[in-house]
Amino acid sequence: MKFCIVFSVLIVTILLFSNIVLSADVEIALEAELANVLQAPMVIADDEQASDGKYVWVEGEPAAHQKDHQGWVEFVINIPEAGKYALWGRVIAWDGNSDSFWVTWQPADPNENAQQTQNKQFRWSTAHGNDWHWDRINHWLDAGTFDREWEFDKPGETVLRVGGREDATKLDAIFVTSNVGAVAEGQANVRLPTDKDRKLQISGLSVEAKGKLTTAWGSLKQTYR
Ligand SMILES: [Ca+2]
Ligand SMILES: [Ca+2]
Repeated sequence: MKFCIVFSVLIVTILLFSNIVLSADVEIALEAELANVLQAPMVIADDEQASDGKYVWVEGEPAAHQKDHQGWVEFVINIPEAGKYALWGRVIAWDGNSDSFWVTWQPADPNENAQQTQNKQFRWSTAHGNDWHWDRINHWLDAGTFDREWEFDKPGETVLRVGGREDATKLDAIFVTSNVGAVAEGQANVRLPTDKDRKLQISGLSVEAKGKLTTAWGSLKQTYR
């Protein structure tokens, strides 16, 4: 009898634990300035208020519009499991003239240069603010602005491109999450990259999901170094 109780408790514990692990959200924190590709006139700049003291932008004064639709950062992101994902960006957007990027995430999105096609599906209208703040990446359509989500049918390498749309819009960090239902940053568990995240991003070798799930990945393609 005693054995039965101990055994049952053990089984329940194992089931609970596996449920917690299986239901954990995938969360990946990235520094914008550690992007795999930095295309001019997007440049890295210093700001002690930014995560790790750096961010990326197409340099300019608000409302200057001299270098719109140019430059990008590209991230090779190894996602550990198929499914839906949302993105959050930590930004500064001074005003309505410096508050947007172009965003494509392949292979969920097509291999399309949104800066050339001006396809509104890929237009991200960032929340305004002179201090660093998180904003869920949306698409700004004629009908309004809607949170985006991306669906991948298998795990592995994906390529996220954030391209300049209006110069002077600043990007500090990106947060990837499988929690597509969260509309507030607290709900989504959004966080800045840690030293460990930065090491993972630089090595490109592994992705750690919440709940102690660790998966090793193949090395990045040399073309992205
Ligand atoms: Ca604007
Ligand atoms: Ca940063």
